[in-house]
Amino acid sequence: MLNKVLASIRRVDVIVEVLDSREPDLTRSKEIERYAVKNGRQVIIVLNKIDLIPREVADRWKDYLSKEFPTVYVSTKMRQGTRLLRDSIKEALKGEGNVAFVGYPKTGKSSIVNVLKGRKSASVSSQPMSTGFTKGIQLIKIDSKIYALDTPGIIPPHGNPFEKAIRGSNPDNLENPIPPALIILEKVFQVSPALLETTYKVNYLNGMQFLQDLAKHRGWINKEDKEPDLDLAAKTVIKDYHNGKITYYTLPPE
Ligand SMILES: Nc1nc2c(ncn2[C@@H]2O[C@H](COP(=O)(O)OP(=O)(O)O)[C@@H](O)[C@H]2O)c(=O)[nH]1
Ligand SMILES: [Mg+2]
Repeated sequence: MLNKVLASIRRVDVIVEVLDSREPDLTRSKEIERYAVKNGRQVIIVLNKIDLIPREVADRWKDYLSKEFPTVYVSTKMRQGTRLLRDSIKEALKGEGNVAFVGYPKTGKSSIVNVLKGRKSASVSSQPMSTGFTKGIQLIKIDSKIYALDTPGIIPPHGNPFEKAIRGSNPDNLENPIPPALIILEKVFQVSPALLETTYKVNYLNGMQFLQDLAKHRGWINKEDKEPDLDLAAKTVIKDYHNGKITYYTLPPE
């Protein structure tokens, strides 16, 4: 799967690496960035979902990441920053060319392409390629002379169980969704002590108790042992982190 990402990088002039602004470091792939740079491709970093973090935190991450690559922050949900992103892509491409959106699952690649393409586009396969396209690859028009690859470069999630969960592994494929869910819950609780209760109508004292009570509250009972289905509660927490129902933030290194 990584090979697919590398192939899409070779096909375009500009790479937009989409990060989740809550965990930019964990959703960043230095390997992908190095590959792009080595192959003479420009990289633009996008911090997405900034509606989920304080603005000062977004600014700090932007300053930090800008030391390496041009960085823009956006919220596709709130339609914030997308014009600046379009202008940055245009500038990097000097007005025309192709761009690939890459990133871990769930960072918002599809949402960004959807916002950028607006209403102007049907995808076009007939566009002549400046960079050696094979036939049959679909492009999406996102500006008068700018096209995006229609299949986002999905970086396969790897790392420890928490990193895998944050990097968008399907929770159903995690060996055990409970440990990463517990870390997410604790971070959410530290940043916004009331958020879990208002979101789920369940008290938070500690993570295990919370998963238990969430499962009971929703009537999720494990068929085998008739106990509250903690796995299902944990998967729900991970999914809700990705869809933005619950949130926290991290800070860049000093
Ligand atoms: N709060 C918030 N959620 C977003 C934003 N962009 C995307 N999402 C959510 O993040 C999830 C993954 O988005 P998607 O575009 O499918 O990500 P992809 O897997 O990278 O293509 C979806 O639940 C989106 O609704 C955003 O700017 N703010
Ligand atoms: Mg997608």
